[in-house]
Amino acid sequence: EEAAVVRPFRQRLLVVANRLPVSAIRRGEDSWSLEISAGGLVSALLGVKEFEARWIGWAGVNVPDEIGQKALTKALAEKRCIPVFLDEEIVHQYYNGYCNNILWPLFHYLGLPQEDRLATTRSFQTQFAAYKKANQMFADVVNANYEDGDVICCHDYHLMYLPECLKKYNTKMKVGWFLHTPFPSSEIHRTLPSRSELLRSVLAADLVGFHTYDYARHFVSACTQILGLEGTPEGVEDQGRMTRVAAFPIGIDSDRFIRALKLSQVQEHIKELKERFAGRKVMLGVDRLDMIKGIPQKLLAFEKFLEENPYWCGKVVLLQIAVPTRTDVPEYQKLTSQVHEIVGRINGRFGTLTAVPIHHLDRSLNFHALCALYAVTDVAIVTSLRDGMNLVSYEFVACQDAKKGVLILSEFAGAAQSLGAGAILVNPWNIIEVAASIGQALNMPAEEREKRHCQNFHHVIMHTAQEWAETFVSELNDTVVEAQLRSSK
Ligand code: ADQ
Repeated sequence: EEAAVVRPFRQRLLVVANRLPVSAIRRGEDSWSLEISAGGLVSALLGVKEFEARWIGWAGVNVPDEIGQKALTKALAEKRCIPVFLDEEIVHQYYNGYCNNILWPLFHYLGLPQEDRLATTRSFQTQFAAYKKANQMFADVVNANYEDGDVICCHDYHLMYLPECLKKYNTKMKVGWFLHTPFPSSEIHRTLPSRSELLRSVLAADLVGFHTYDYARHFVSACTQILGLEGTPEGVEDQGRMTRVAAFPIGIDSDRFIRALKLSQVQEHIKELKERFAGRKVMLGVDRLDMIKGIPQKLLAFEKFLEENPYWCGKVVLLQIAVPTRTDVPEYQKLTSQVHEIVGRINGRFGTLTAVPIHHLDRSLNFHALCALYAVTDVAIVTSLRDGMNLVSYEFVACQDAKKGVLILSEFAGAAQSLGAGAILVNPWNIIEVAASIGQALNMPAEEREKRHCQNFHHVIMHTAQEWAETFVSELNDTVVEAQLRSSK
């Protein structure tokens, strides 16, 4: 007799982020082709086996017509993605404006843009209004797709207004919010004209997560100092309602990197790179081209190192891979030319007719090429001025089990809290210190390299993205259950 097929019930997880993990390209009036982007967040959430994940977000394209919207919605449904349609004006004011021009620099301690220092300027008000409107549009889509028992996980500074919008729809929704950037000192957050509204909205969530304990502490003190609420070791209390605030450090899918290194095409690539740079030590920087990554500071430190250590000229090469982002923002264009100018100067000063000390690439690399580069690197250098976590440092460590290279890591990256034991920690603003750390890394005895690498490798393989997602989601699930129990007593 055939046993009835019993499908195990899986709770649904709604992952809400500004961008969906797919890129959509329009092929015709009602046809789209989709490409899944294999980011860390995607593989992290695929690893959460007890939940069935659905994604809600913007597809990154403007689709003004109904036919196109319907067709895209249908195509995305097959990938378990649900689109939020944002028009060009909203994207300009909400995404380029409030998110990338105000919150991003502020949360990385770069302050507010000068013209917006006055809370009354029109552009600030317009951008904040667009931010709220966009968040409300996300909330509408979440609400339309919500089923009882779903767990909702909101991501990042783009969606700080979302928890409140969701709870207005339905107080029973289980809402978590996770910030991928630093949360700055409350003294920095205080300068934001919409400081209180954003804090209050985030507090509407049941669980609020950050990469490090420090960011969580900054958030709690912003709530106590700006809103006058009570901070407890568990979180923030407001009129008897508790919002749990905690640190959930993200990781990477380390197996994916370790497996890739075994592929013959990657091994082939590694061989080519080794031949190409034979006789020279390889230093590597991989960053999005963003002011928070401290790329000019890194280049200046490398210049200082070459200046003071002529022995190393011709014996070390720095490969700096900087993928351009937000190219329509003037500050980012300025940064690109500044980086090009410094690279040109250093190569002019220390290069020969046959070799230059810096190879700078302005583009993204595919996954296998990136793994090969990580594997042949002797010294990886991360000089972020501030960075929520910095996954590049994790990826480098995952690919170094054969070579046991050295990681130079900014103390202002969240990763300094987890990889600090094995890395050489530096203050990226101190060019002399960073230059000295390059010498220390290049000259480090094999025994010390091995010891430091093993500490970090152990951490990277034990604290993966999957584990991060599982912990956050299950804690969110439990937190709300407790809160409901308490209120029903
Ligand atoms: P990012 O600022 O993007 O992320 P990071 O954590 O280093 O910074 O992740 C970058 C990712 O992009 C890595 O997976 C890296 O491999 C990839 N990448 C970067 N440059 C590339 C290139 N040229 N070619 C190919 N791939 C490239 C934000 C926060 C971080 C936080 C993460 C996750 O700013 O602090 O760690 O989210 O929460």
